[in-house]
Amino acid sequence: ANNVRPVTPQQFPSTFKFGCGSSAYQIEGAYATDGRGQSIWDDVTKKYPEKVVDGSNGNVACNSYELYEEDIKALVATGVNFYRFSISWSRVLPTGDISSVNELGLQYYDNLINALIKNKIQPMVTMFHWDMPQRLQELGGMPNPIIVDYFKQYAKILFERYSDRVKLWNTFNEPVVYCELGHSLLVHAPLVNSPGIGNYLCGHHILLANAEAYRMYHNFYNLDKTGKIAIVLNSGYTWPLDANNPDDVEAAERTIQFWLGWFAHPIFSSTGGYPPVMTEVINANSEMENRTWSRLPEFTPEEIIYVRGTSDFLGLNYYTSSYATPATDQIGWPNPSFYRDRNTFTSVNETWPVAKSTWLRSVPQGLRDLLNWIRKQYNNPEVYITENGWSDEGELHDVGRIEYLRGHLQAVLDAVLRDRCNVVAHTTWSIIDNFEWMSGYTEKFGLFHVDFTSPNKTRTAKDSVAFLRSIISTRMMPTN
Ligand code: GBH
Repeated sequence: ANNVRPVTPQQFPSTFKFGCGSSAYQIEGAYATDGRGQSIWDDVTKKYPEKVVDGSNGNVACNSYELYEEDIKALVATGVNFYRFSISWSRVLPTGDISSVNELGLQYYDNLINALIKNKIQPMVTMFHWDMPQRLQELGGMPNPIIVDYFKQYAKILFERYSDRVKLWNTFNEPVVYCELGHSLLVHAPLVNSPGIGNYLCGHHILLANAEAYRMYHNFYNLDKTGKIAIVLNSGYTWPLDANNPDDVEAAERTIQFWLGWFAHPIFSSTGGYPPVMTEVINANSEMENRTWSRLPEFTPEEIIYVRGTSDFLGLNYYTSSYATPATDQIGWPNPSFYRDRNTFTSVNETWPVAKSTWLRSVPQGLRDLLNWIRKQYNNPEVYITENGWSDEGELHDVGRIEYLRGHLQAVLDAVLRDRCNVVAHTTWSIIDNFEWMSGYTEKFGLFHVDFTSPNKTRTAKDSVAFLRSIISTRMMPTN
């Protein structure tokens, strides 16, 4: 009976919130304006333009630094309840350190926040969306434990300045992507070549820094208890390639534990610490490599307790899903590495619709299954879907995006109403076309088209805006 679709249309609860997202480096531009300092993305796109498919960068991007009011018009036209954007660390602290507070940078976010509130759009602020200040990278960046203290200093500045108006905070965006793609795979900035080692150090310090920021916020800044602060994790769901093969079942579970569990288990599980399967595998592999310590850093018993519970909700970025089976060879992976440790092959169903981004296929059922996995694994925590979206060529008649959103919003509705998953918000990525990291400007995720050739980067609504707007205002899925 659980799978029979009811005849009456079903509504999102009146408390359910809808938003759109963006991130600083992807939209702001103004890379050297008003004292902004350089970040690792300025550095990498400048030194290694060949890493970006069209050789582009975020120097100008959508120029949201000057045109943020145009972004707000787009948000108003979409009818969203909140806007998830990120603060550029090096815009407010050009060297990353408090010795260099940039008042003009702080004012920019004041203006943005105030204008949002004036338009009845709640600000949701991401403190770190991958743009590490270059000067802190030169100190070693995230793999250096001192970063925990630097992040805490930065967090304090943000809380002091904005916590009277900002009641929704995200500490880190997608730490697995930042640590793995940036410290192992040489895909993303900072292009640190330390597979199987630097990636885990990076993750360890993010977990500690998140805990510090969480506890500081609740001890000193959230005095009226109306605010929430959370980490944002991305994951797909992974099914066993052959559901009748116990090895595949185990491989699927291991794949999720290594990706989502790496950061979710220490924070959301009842026991804390890394997922047991990660600790066992990486400790055993480290021993086989004749190391006297594990490549996966160890939490002290005090740290396990200190880190556990340090997220008021789970921010979930969901894009796509896959199948898993145990790896049959490890030839393609550096030794050591995250992928050798995880030891699974993932694949997709070729019939799933594919976006302009080749990694992105539309699999709504994966979102529903993942939400249920989270419900069971972590005792039904509150979940905000902090990103979910589709890329194409940037066409205004964006039927692919509409179909993607239709399927995924229905999956959320089913998870909420039928499965009793505690999902309270959905965020479409992204409000406007923007700099899509190593894909440059070749893959467009926006609800609004941006004319990157025009001096005022004109924003134009795509068809998906009316579609989303109607869902938000009626709280109902369209029946046609
Ligand atoms: C999110 O990452 C980001 O938070 C956001 O900034 C971004 O714009 C959005 O997704 C859309 O990509 O080219 O095969 O190496 C989602 C996770 C990680 C998915 C990097 C794409 C590159 C795959 N992303 N990955 S590949």
